Amino acid sequence: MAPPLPALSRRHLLTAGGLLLGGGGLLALAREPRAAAMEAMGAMAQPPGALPFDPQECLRRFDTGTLIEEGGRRLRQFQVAARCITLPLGAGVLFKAWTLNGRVPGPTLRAREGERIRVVFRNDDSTSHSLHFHGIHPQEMDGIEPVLRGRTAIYEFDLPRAGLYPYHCHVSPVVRHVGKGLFGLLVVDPPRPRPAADELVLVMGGYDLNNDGRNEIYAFNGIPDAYMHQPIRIRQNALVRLYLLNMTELEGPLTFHLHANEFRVMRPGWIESTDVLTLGVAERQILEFSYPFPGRYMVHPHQDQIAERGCMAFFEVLPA
Ligand SMILES: [Cu+2]
Repeated sequence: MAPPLPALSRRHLLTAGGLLLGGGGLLALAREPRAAAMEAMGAMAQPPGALPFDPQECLRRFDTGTLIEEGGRRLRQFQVAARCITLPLGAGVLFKAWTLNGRVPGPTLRAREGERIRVVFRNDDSTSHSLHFHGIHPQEMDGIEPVLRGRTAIYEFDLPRAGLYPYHCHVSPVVRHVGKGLFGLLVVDPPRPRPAADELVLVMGGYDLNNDGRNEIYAFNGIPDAYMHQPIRIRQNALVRLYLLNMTELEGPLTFHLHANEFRVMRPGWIESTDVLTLGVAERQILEFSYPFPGRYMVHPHQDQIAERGCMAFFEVLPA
């Protein structure tokens, strides 16, 4: 059973339509409370199959794109499109989500170390968006430039290192664009494949329904309690490999906890080279780095609401 929400109950969110106006994220509008309530009732009556995407697909599907040859060069091409959908978040709450390929999180892209990828990003939404990939690439592939409605952008770069790389929209306010669903994961496999396993993807996220700067609802893979209603199936003694990402804006660090069991964390070779470091109060580390490409690069806390209130800088990297 879903626990009550901390600040506002879901029922309260539904009935107090006036609270929702500032957000604009919900379809429940103050001027049409009755219509909104009826729409919400319709959502509650929907069976799980009526969700706009299947959470089980988010869990297990990897998009390996299409291998193409171009000018004697081989690359792996992906198609990603941004569009708006209405997401039933349970208890009658309808959220106007921004999605990549119609789901939250976006597709889990998968490639191999040493490959070159091309992501063809089409913006089918009415608002500007972009795709910013974590990892090493030239400035022009960094995805901070807004892609206008109806336009297509191409992000193309080499994958020098295996690992897990988040991607997300970087249009300001980033906290809103990410909070409305524009994020996903790129899995870069090592040259020698890892041992066979039951591979799963879980992305933690939050929803600020009324734009008050706080999340009211959270989810693994976009739909609250999806795997409470339809549990994740794994086999006894079978190796499970979990690709876990936290994309919850407006919060401090989150933890991930497994009941009645323990897990290993695959750190060697990954933690030695990372682009995000979690620091608790007064913790510290010495970092070393060099930039392989000239250009201008942002540096900011990945708490984007903090970054956008002044904690932001550029590195200007001049050509050698
Ligand atoms: Cu966006």
